[in-house]
Amino acid sequence: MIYSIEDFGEDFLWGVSTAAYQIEGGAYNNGKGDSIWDKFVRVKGSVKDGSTAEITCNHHEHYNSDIQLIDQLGVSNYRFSIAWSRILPGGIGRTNQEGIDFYNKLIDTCLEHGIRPWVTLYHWDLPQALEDKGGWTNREMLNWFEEFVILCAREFGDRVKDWMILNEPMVFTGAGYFLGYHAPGKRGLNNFIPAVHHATLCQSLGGRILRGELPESNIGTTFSCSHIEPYRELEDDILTAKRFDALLNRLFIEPALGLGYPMDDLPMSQRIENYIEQNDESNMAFDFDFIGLQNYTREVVKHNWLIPYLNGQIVNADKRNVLTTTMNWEVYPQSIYNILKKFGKYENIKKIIVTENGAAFDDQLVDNRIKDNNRILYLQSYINEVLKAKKAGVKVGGYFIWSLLDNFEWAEGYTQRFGIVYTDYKTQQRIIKDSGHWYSRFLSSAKVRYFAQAG
Ligand code: GCO
Repeated sequence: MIYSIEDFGEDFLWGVSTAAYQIEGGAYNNGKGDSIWDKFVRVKGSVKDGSTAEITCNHHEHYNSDIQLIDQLGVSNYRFSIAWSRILPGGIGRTNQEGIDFYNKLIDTCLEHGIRPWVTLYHWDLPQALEDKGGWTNREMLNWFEEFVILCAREFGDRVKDWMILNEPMVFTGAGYFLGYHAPGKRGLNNFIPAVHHATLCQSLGGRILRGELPESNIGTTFSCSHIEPYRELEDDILTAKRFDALLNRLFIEPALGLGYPMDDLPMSQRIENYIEQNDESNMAFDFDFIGLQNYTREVVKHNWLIPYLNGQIVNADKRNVLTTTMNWEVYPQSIYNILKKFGKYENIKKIIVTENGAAFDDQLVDNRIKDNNRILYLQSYINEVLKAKKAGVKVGGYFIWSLLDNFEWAEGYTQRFGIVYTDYKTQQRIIKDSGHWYSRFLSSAKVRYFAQAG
């Protein structure tokens, strides 16, 4: 099967994504304050290879050539995030002009190259000073977040039109405040539940603030989502799949759409009621201009009554004899189609943009070249599913690859390479992988050959 970029229509947006903490480095430079990730990575055992993101891709210094690289690839949309503690080192109060200047330069450089900047306000790097006061578990977050959003709107809103409020609230609350394997490393329902509610409120609050400050802007927020399937066609597994779907795919989008939390299908979320105050129900909703979906794989789940709250577990891909990436995520292109169809059914979603999709593979640098054919096949097959969803009537308007560069993959450190550009961490050299060349050719409207099976 063959498709070309024209099949997506002229107004379809193509981009690449990154996040501040994963690429910037300069963790202690130019007046930046500590974020929860700066602190978390110093705790022994928290990152697989014992690494930190103190330097990572040193994008903080190389932003200029990195933007040039995006231009060279022919990519016209760039999604990145703002490190809160770079512009407000203590989270609130004193601003750091050097940090603000950095983002001004980054935005200006994008615009000079004709690249549209897409800004994520919060991609997980909460200022540590705020975590010291409870972070997302503290309702004060609403005031802190308001201050941060207003500052971003006023400093950058004259040039940035496209905004995303949060990156994957399910992941930063789940991994950071429930399971503890991401910063700030907190665990348990007593941390998770208030964090969920405050993130939900900040998600819509951020939208309202931007709409007030910048009425012309295009406002979205992003969600991680995976198609979920029962392991066996047994009632217990089917019900487990329903619970996981409510937790992983519905918990944050439904309150934003005015539907409230999916408490019926996710009994553990009923505890949120303890934190709901007057007017919260209506304040959770916001009329977003677009919804950013981030999909990589599907999850297969089975019933397990030993697992607290969820009574179920994910059956890891390596137990299922399927094709995987080095993250041990199944390569399953149809997942993105199913997810787009699923979100496409919500009435109030005006537009969907795939704000992340991509794959980590074991890239080998040989003679200054990375032949990552597996990543090309992965991208081609997922993009084909996006096209199928679009043809089936889903209002999907864009697709961003995760990621521009190999970077610091959170608790996985540098063990995972997601880039379409290779990062040599020793020399900071960037080498465009074959997948980067492929994307570039695709964007320059060459016909691409589609292979049904990635691998
Ligand atoms: C996320 C984040 C990215 C990750 C990417 C690969 O989705 O977790 O947005 O920061 O690096 O998804 O895991």
